[in-house]
Amino acid sequence: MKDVLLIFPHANSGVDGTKSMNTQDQLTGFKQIKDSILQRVIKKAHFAIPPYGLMLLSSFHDPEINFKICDARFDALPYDHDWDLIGISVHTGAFNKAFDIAKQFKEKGLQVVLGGPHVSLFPDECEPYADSLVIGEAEDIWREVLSDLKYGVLKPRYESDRYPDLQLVPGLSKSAIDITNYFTTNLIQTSRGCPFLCDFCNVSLMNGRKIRHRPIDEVVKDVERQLESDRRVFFFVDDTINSDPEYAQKLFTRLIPYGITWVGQATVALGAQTQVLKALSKSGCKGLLVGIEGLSDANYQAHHKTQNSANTLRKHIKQIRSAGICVYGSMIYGLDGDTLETANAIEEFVEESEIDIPGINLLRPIPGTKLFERLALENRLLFDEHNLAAFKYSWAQELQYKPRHIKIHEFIESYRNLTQKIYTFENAIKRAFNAPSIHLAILMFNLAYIHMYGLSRRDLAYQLKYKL
Ligand code: B12
Ligand code: SF4
Repeated sequence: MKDVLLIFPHANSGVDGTKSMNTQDQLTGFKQIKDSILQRVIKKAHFAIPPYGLMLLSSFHDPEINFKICDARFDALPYDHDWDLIGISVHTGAFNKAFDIAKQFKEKGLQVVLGGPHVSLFPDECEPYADSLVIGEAEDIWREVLSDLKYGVLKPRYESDRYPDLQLVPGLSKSAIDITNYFTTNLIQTSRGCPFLCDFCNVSLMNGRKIRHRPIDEVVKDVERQLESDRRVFFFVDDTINSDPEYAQKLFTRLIPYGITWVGQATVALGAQTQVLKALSKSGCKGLLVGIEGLSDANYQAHHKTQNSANTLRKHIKQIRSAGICVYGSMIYGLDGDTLETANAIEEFVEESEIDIPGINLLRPIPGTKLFERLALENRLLFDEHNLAAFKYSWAQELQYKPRHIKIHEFIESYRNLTQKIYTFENAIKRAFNAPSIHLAILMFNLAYIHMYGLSRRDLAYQLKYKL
């Protein structure tokens, strides 16, 4: 029997951290206690879902392999066991943590394999820290890795020359995690690949532009199986659940009899896909994160988000909400077409469209994206482009580039003002009351954001004063 430990490292910042990036050490007394309690509550109630990629790897059943997942957000790293293989998921923005963990296990003489988005995008940077790399999606390769492990001959690199057929995705096993740690463990991905090319995202680079689906029967079986061990809400982790309307309509119509409640992510165009919207709503969809990003077509052109149209945004959001589905509107202030006036336009839009959870993000130049390359060329990055570790996940807590039309200090002040106005107790209560469904969840989310955007304001003020 081989013992394989799969590790999801804990990021210091971003949604895993929900703590100040700069002033944490300076907090004392009541503020320190309050922040640490809220940090714990938010982690559990809000974002704590298990690492789906690692759960999939642990679902490749093999009678000679025993899988354990260590989610470092909750579990201590088990250095005292003699593991046959350590697998670590590496994300850009938190790779230093992953490399540190790899080093410590390698010093004990254990074998380490690295995989995940950062390995797929920057394999050469990861190579020194691992015995083996798995580059790209792993479904084609993982059985080979496990078989090589049994024969004691791991290869330095595993990479498939094509994107895997999603028939290979196994039904999700939950035996390698502690399901009580999480808000829910019901995760499903129905499709991979994105035909769009938004310049701040690297999904089409990692998963290709052609959409690949899991067979509908398999997804339905997966839902049935997951319901046996956990009856909580489902999270469909697809980037865009409506990217293939025909598939979405068929799938969610099949899921109607199961009576599940679910949340996911979609493009705003869903508002115009009447039949798909109906199927989603009837199958139990209660909330969707919708990528609004900017409010003008000029911005959509500048950032290649051409699937959105400023004209129809409000109408489509209204249609989605009328179907009983809450909208988490993910927006970005600081896009290339934005001026200081944009802050007012965003505030007005949030009010008028009645989106249930507004996400007001800073543009994030993730290494590997077209945006990162362009900002580096235009000399607009506020961190060293050759030092990937300087890019950190952040909860809108750090400005990482120079906006095109707005001076940095004016932009930071304007962003801080905007979030101060949008995230108030009064607004939280109003949004929860007006929400088309799941009122309590909407209240909790909005309350959590009061705290989290408060952290953002604190850290941005610190950055402005001491780091710029
Ligand atoms: C759902 C999701 C979330 C959820 C849940 C994450 C979770 N706990 O699973 C939430 C909302 C919490 C979230 C948060 C964030 N996310 Co997110 N998220 C996604 C999304 C849409 C799906 C993730 C997923 O489940 N994919 C499906 C699984 C099967 O893919 P996978 O994890 O990559 O795993 C496969 C391979 O990579 C490989 N693999 C992965 N790990 C390992 C390890 C080993 C040992 C091996 C062999 C193989 C292997 O095998 C798997 C099977 O093929 C992706 C986009 C995407 N299409 O993947 C973004 C994505 C992962 N997120 C991203 C980002 C930036 C974030 C945040 C920083 C956002 C923020 N502002 O804070 C945080 C960071 C949190 C964190 N510490 O990771 C980026 C990461 C970019 C990068 N280069 O690292 C992505 C790729 C989206 C993008 N814009 O490019 N996210
Ligand atoms: S942001 Fe969404 S729609 Fe745009 S490329 Fe990424 S996954 Fe596709």
